[in-house]
Amino acid sequence: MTMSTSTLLSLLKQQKYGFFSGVPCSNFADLFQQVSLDNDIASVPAASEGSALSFAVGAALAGRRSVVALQNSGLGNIINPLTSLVQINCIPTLLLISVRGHTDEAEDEPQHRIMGANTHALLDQLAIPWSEFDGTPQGFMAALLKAEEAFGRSVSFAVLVRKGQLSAGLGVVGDRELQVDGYPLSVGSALEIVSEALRTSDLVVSTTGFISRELFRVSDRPENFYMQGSLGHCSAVAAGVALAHPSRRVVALDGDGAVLMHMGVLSTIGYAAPRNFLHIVLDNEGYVSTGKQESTSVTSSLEAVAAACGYRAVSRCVTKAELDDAVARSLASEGPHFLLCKVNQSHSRSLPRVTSQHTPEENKRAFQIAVSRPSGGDLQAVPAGAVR
Ligand SMILES: Cc1ncc(C[n+]2csc(CCOP(=O)(O)OP(=O)(O)O)c2C)c(N)n1
Ligand SMILES: [Mg+2]
Repeated sequence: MTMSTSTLLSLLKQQKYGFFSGVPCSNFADLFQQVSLDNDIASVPAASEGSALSFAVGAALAGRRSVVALQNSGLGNIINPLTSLVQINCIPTLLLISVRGHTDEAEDEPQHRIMGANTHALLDQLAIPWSEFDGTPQGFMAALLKAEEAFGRSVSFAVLVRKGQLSAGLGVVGDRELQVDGYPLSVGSALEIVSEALRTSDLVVSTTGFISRELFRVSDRPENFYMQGSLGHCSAVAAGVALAHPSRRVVALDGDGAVLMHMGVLSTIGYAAPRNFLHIVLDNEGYVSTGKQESTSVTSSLEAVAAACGYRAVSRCVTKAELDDAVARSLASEGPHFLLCKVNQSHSRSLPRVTSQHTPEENKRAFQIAVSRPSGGDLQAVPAGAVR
């Protein structure tokens, strides 16, 4: 059964919900876009599920009934504020949790396997009552009435949503989308430019979603570690490799949504200053892998943040020539480098899944073997004392 996101929104408003925050999942269809256009419900797109819940708590303190939408992969990000803020202070919130990797469904991507099997048990363990949405307006209303009862006891409530249960209305193309689509480079073309500049021995760690899938399409090699899941942690993994293996050049291929989710890592990288590290952010101003929901990168200069955090050199590119030049310069001098590349939201029509060829464990093993292969002293090419 499928219900439209506009029906979901009207039922929420009928039950007096006045504030919305969250981090997208493809199962939410156009919910984030719809809610941002709705004048009756205040909303904010959060960088992480933990801050979404905290915004909701703030709104609740100010008298608004709040709903937070998250994928079950984000449960880990909310457990701290859920237990030590929401539950301790008895500030009930409605959680709309999309369940990826549900055990009743055909197998999902590997990163969802463990959370898919444990979402219900985790909520039980945390004493959060929940109900599975059945895809009908009556079913959603029944869940909201159960939430009402829980709220009466100052307890939060979770409604679990599954793939295909929510449908999008007619797409509205806003000014923002038109602007993003005006950027000349796509993720695929940017990755072609980066791949051409790399040596065989250079190591690459790519972020979850379409960026890893594009890298796999453009240039699959054992020196690539494709992250699937762990949104926001790609640069820390890549910097960990770089710090542990200072003689190899390491590139993190990151997304704007991912960087925003755990932006504190930029400060750690600036502090640790791995000289063999290049951090590339493909900034399409959205969560494109989950349905092009807006991210907040449009009003942030991530490269300015990286500079302020102590990266040795930062640049911002829009055109092919700018990216060519910035990649060549970064690879020829001491890092850590940060390179922000504005990209549009288009992707190759058939984007293969990494798992069509490599299980995560096979990818890890191949990468470890590639890391341990002698590289021929790559960093001798770095000019001594190269500066900003
Ligand atoms: C903790 C967590 N929350 C949400 C998701 C769902 N998710 C997967 S990919 C993605 C979009 C990431 O956006 P960005 O890094 O900008 O990459 P893009 O898809 O735009 O290329 C999201 C929200 C997730 N995997 N993990
Ligand atoms: Mg993005």
